[in-house]
Amino acid sequence: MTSGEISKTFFIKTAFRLAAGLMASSLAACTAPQQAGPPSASMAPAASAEPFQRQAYYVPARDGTQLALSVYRPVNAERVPTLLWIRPNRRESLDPRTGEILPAMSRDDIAFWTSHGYAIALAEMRGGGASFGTRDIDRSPQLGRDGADMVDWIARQPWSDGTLGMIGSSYQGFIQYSTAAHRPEALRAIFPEIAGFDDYGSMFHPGGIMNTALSGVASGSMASMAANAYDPERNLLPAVPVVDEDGDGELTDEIPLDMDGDGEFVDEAEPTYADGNPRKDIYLQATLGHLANTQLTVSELADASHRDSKIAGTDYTFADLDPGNRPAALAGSGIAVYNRGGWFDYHVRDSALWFATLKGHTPTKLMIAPTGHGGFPVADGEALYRAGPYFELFGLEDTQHDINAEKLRFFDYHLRGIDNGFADEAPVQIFVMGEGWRDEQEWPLARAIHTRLHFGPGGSLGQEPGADAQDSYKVDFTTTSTSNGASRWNYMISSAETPLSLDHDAQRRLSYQTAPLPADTEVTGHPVVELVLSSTAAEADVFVYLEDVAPDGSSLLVTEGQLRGNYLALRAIDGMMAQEGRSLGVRPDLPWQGFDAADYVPEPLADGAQVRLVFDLMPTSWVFREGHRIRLSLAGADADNFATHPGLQAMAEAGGAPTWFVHRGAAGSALVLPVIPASVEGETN
Ligand SMILES: [Ca+2]
Ligand SMILES: [Ca+2]
Ligand SMILES: [Ca+2]
Repeated sequence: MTSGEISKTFFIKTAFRLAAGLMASSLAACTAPQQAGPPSASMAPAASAEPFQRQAYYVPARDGTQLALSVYRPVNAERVPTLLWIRPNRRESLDPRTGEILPAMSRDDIAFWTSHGYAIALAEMRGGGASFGTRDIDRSPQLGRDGADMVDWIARQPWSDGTLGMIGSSYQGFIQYSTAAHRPEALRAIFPEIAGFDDYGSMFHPGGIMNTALSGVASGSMASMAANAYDPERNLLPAVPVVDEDGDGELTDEIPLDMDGDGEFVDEAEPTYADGNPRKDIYLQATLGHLANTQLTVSELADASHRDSKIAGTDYTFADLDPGNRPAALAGSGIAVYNRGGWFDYHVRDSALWFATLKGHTPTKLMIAPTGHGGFPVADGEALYRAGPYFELFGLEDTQHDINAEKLRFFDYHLRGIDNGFADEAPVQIFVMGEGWRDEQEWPLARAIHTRLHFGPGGSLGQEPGADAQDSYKVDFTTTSTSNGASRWNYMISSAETPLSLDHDAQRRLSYQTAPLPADTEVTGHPVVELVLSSTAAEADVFVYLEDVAPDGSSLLVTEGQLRGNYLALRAIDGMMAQEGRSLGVRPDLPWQGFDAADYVPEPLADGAQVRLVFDLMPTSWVFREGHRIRLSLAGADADNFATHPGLQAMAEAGGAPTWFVHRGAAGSALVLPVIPASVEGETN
């Protein structure tokens, strides 16, 4: 089968799955849903223009905290399954200028789900939106308990058929894993996208190095959202109140006025309302609780540099917050877990870890698409969650509803017991960049041949080790992986116009590249670097980049990895699950350094000491074309995305830089690539 045929097969399959959904979706605008509801549902024509109805609730958590929930369900249907989407903020926004309610899920998508007989429940975590309460820390274990309480409450409602699924990406994916670990009885399936497993290693301190790009953006936006600030200029709107206290059918009047014009009402001495009516200040009281949230700021994260450091003055360590503590609780639950990742997402290794670790313990699936930290293209979704430039590069820009069709089949199977063949399909669906979608039976691929490419003389990279020698390289602290404003680490990849390339500062790196490839070469899996290094300085942070070099010399970034040299000893990856007495193995078995304070070796390169650093790059699936070269570039900094090593800060500020010595030869530095053998003509996977 040629790559074109594989790609076409996927689209035909997907288009077939889609037809019913799209038809229902377009019909829904003018008439009643025509698609099958649950067996008990009455599907009489709807009176309203929209095929769904909305109701807002406060749901009590076990400690009495009231959590905001808005439910959209099909009109005239009786008992339906529910998809719960819990968000850190804003289940819905309110435009105070018009009174319009803007749900976090597009109305097209709500129509899609309700027309297929599902209720959509949009919830706000404690400490956010119109929910009461305070988050004792972001990613608190409390949030999973709240999620389980919401699942239980929804399952008891007269409109619920007693089954639930969960959806959402990133933080909203975290809360799915966290909720599922409590095994609420009604929860049957979750669909977390671009979400974490080892958050210390993927977003806070990847490779043990403080990630400044992500932390800076995330903590600032979380704080302003929590205060329900109102600033239309920045498209910042408050969450929708749950209670219409004066019963006049309007919700805008439940939000206190911002009297001093700074965009916030929480700073006013006394609440003032536009209509002057007396109130119990329910919305204000809920919002005031958020001001005590513990935010993970850059400085607090920098102070908590090890995986077992206490964070932000709390008793929590990163190990407590990591969703990767939950697989043991999820195993055997029977809750189906569909993990969706993106090749250019900082969580892509996490998506792979979730799938491989849960496989064999509970039904699980893995899909990885060429996105950054974002979703598939949608008509009017959140701007931050766009698909990114690789969709266009690989001709995928028109796939906008595929992901809904896939979710529908997944939930139809697991929530409604519809035998749609879902369980017989391959558990892994990856987009092989340069080839197309492909089904696989496992991750990583068992047929991968781990091919060792040795660093050689003259910046070469090849299968034959050369004589023992060393290359010197002067670190440049201005080196950056940000390309046209975007990197894997700063969220901008999702809205970037062009794929990532490091050509702009290639001369500031040390590179090793292969000869032009004699044939197309597919690399699918987790590349590993073994770097044998000494330096004129005692400390080193190492950044490596795998690049595809075209015959004209231009290159694209394929994937990357990084490691702080202080964490040079390898530990068993099972230690990634910090909960004691639970021995469920973490898979795949990748190099892992532990990153606890006890794993940290001060000044490992002092006095010219030679170290061997072994670490994996983010997983990828990429076809290097015949005539292209595979290049590995090294740098000692990623200026726009990672903090400088504290032990090198003074040198960097004085304009100095270490010189590295990269050792090569049979026992020297190498890149190990998972190369996929070319399939025999006519063979399918
Ligand atoms: Ca009102
Ligand atoms: Ca009023
Ligand atoms: Ca104010």
